[in-house]
Amino acid sequence: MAVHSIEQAVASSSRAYVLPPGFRPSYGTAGFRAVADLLHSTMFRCGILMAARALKTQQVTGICITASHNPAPDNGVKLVEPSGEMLCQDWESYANDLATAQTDAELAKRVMALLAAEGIPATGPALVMVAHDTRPSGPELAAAFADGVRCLGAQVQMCGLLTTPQLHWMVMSRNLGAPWAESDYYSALAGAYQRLVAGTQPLGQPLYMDCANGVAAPKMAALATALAAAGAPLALHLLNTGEGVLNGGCGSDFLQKDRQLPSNFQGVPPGARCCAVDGDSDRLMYFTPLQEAGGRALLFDGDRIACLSAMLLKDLISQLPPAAQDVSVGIIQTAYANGAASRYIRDNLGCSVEVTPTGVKYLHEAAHHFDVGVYFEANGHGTVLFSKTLLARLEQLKEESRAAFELLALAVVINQAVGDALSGILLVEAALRRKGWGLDQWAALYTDLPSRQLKVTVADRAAIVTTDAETRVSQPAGLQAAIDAAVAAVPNGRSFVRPSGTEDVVRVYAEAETQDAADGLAATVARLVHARAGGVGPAP
Ligand code: NG1
Ligand code: ZN
Repeated sequence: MAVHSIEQAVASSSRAYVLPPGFRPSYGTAGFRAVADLLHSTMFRCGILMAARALKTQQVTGICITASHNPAPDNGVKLVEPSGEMLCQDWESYANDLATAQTDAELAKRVMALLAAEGIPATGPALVMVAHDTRPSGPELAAAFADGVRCLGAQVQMCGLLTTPQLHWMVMSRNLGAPWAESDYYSALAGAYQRLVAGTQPLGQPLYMDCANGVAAPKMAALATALAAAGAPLALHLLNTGEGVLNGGCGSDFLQKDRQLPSNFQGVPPGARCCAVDGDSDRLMYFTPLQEAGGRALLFDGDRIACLSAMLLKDLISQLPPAAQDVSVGIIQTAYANGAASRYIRDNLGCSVEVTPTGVKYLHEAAHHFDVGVYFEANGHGTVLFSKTLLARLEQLKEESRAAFELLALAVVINQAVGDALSGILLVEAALRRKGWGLDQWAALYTDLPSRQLKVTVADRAAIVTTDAETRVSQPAGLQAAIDAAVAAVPNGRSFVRPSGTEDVVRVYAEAETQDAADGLAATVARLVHARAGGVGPAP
């Protein structure tokens, strides 16, 4: 397409997608998120952006339209690089530039500036894949996105309903020249799981899965069919499959924040193996109903999944031929990792630990520092990344070494593009089966320190600036000293605050020896934030 016709196409198509007055989208922890009604212009503009990214890289890019664990009326974007990872951070500023242009003409100018700055040819084949979660606003927003893609003369493939990690996997596989259809995803995962559990005993009890009333329900059912066909059936009870509200009283986020059993789990027997995912199925928590009254759950969060994964990896690596055992395994966490988990990893697993700011884009990047990088946020968002060099070494060893063959299977079971709850379930199930472990043994690795998370609403959350992987506040002045004093008054206390990248709030985290002390410390710190960082409404 000629340069002037692109400018015209953008300016004229943009008239149908007006930026709502006063709406100032900002690319956050995982992309743009807001109430769905506000997002049509953002979607259209992201379509232009991802078409430009496809033209620049000469590869397929993608978008998943989802607001993940947020409430059903929200929506958002997760933008997919050709590698299957999240949009490269260098391009986030372009995303903000386009999303915030105030007029059609300004948008067209900013698009032309992007194309010029990146040396992107005005014509060329380019393809963008689009998927959405079960939110009712998904198809309409996907159409707005597609209009943006077409402005640059690129093609759109509408993939309909998919989990976020499925779309990432499909983009990655397609660019690698590998089978990439949704059905290939199921058969790849199922076949690799079968290789990993061959010769081990099934766990004996079914897995009860909370699908958060979202996309995981039909997709897990399809995966279960593929597992049965591969000769490694998984006994499953799917609950919250769409009859209720998306993420409403259920799902991994509800479980993590409230530690209460999700809706419809009241009849599940105490001790049963249960798991929960979020609205777009990229977070995973295991849990079990506790015996005591009150419907409480014992959680097996992302930290504990990371420990189990690292144990499985270490076991397999120790079975490689001695000359091949020099494999670096790193665990990447954020400040939200429970202190007991970090101590367990340091003292018992002998893995390196790196701490990054919140957001899987940071963890994912750090995971590349190792032959195998295990990263999970405490909320269950994460995966295990294998370096290309290690995969090549394992390929050469797989005929002579069963462990190499199984490590390769593990690298297929675990989504190499992004954190994936469905593939995470297969990882956990395989690890437990191979150890012959029930939840009791997994729980016995360590005992979580009691913790509490709170949210504080402030006039401008950007007023809080953090350093040291978000563990300390540099602005407003004096807030960190006040937090330090509050922490010092609590035995084994730890607390930090940071502005959320997905909600208009400041998050407060506190940890201590007892639940009362953690609750008290979180409340004190929340009051400090409210008082010193422009709290809105009554003090917490
Ligand atoms: P924010 O809202 O920036 O805290 C939340 C999660 C992140 C990540 C993103 C994306 C916590 C404390 N924060 O980010 O870990 O998962 O959502 O979904 O869990
Ligand atoms: Zn999610």
